[in-house]
Amino acid sequence: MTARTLTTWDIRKQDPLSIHDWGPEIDSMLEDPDDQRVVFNVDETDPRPFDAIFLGGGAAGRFGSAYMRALGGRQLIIDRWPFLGGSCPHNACVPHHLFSEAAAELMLARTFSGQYWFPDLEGKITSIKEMVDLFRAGRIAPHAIMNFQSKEQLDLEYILNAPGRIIDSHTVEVAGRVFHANNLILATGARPRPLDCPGADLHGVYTYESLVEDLDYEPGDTVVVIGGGKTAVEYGCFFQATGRRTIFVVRSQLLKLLEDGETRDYVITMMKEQGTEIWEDSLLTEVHNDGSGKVKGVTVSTPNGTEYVETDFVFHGLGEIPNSEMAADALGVKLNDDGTIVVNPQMQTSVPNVYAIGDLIGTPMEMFKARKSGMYASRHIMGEDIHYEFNEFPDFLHTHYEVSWFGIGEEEARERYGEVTIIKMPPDSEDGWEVALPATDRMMLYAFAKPRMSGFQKLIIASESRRVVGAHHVGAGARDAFQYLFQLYRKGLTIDQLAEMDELFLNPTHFIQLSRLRAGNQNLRDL
Ligand code: FAD
Ligand code: KPC
Repeated sequence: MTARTLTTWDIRKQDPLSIHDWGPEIDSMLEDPDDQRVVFNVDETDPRPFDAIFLGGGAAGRFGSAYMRALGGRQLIIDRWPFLGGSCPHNACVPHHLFSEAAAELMLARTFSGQYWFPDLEGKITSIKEMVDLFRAGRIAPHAIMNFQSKEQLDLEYILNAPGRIIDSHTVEVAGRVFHANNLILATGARPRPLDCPGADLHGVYTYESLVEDLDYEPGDTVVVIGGGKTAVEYGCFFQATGRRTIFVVRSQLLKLLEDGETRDYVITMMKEQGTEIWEDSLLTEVHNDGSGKVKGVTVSTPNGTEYVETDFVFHGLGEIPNSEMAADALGVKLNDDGTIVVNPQMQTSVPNVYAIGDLIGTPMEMFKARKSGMYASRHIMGEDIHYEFNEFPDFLHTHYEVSWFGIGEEEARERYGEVTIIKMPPDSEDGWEVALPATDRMMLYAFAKPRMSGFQKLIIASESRRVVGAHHVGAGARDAFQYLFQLYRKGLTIDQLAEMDELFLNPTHFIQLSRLRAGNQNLRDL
């Protein structure tokens, strides 16, 4: 292996780069192995010490940095990638949303294939690789915005395209230079958990990370997806929507994280009605080699015996493991059993002056927690008395639909509160799901032509206090409402307050108008 020849690209010694200037530079540093520039954006005329070095400039490190800077502090981000923003725009959330949008569009197109203005998709498989290539070609745009915004608008200092090495709790080495700070904030994120079975390294076995980096062929007509959580389901539904036979192999149950039984039932039934095969209590035992290093099939152990599936494309989403090894080795920070770093509600690790934020500190591995934990670490360093715990939060995932929820499911609500009131669409009736409500944008064609596919929603109210204790939605467009509604729920949102709100009819969640139909009752009744 040839040694890496690093050159420093001091971007403070030239005119500011526009967003459009950044694009080709980032592209070159990412794609051209000979482009070994280290992006250097440090104000060497500033005599102040750094209040913190952020090791990692993903969502956690970037938001922590922005907050520290806004509070008057001085920060330095060090990131091994040539852009800020981390895995979300590079290989995680952003491709997931592109693929999930494709899944929703394809479900619509296939449902109405040959009708109205829809082309005939009968028997047609659409390209997976085209969508992956579309993402790869476009992902530079958000990267460029992040680098521009961070320097020109947020006044952040950063060094990019070189890994940092922790020397001690105040010191990091990067590209041959050593930087000191009063505090060190670890923000190195997480990586996909590897698949542990023979053949796991064959060409044709992908994670969310390797899919967007390495896919170099069009997968055949059968896909095997390993895992039953968000990533597996989100990518698997996209693969299925392209028209391929898609088999989920799940060690226990699919989507256990959906706690409301009826919501989960709707979600999984709709996945199955799209043609998805779900093999639960099953284990992938081997990925087979076609003799040239490529996948030709898999063996799966199921409750009904061993099955062989011919396929050239295996995707696994088995969760993530934290990038905590360097911090553990160099600093001895205390780890949880799963390798995540132990922090207190101030984001402090077991080592003085060392903080940890983002995916590195464990679940929920979501953007809100990454960004907020960064913000809270900075506020603490800057002298504020803060406390951040993330026990309860709104959540979402994609199947072919968007699924949003917060609070508890009906089963737990009945256990906890005894009397609960359920407000839902479609209503309980002998027609089951075969009714044209809920209906709203993106669901109108289903509502009129395939009512059972128009979604499902449920509001759970503790009858005595009249407070909302859970909300669940399957459809499209409700996620945004859920992130705000959750704040009201935390403050004790009641059915009466919902009845007072102003709906923008036809609205994705029908909760306001449905609540108004019942709020006049002293003794609440289901709807
Ligand atoms: P990262 O963004 O991973 O940042 C870590 C940074 O550390 C990287 O930039 C890396 O280059 C850098 N680094 C690591 N080691 C070093 C080193 N030694 N030196 C220098 N730099 C280093 N969340 C949502 O809220 N919504 C979604 O829709 C969503 N979709 C997702 C889809 C998928 C497939 C996955 C896997 C995750 C998704 N997430 C989503 C979760 C979200 O992506 C993460 O929670 C978030 O990106 C974590 O941010 P972070 O800053 O902790 O880590
Ligand atoms: C699409 C987009 O906003 C880029 S991904 C966000 C990265 S960061 O702002 O650092 O959380």
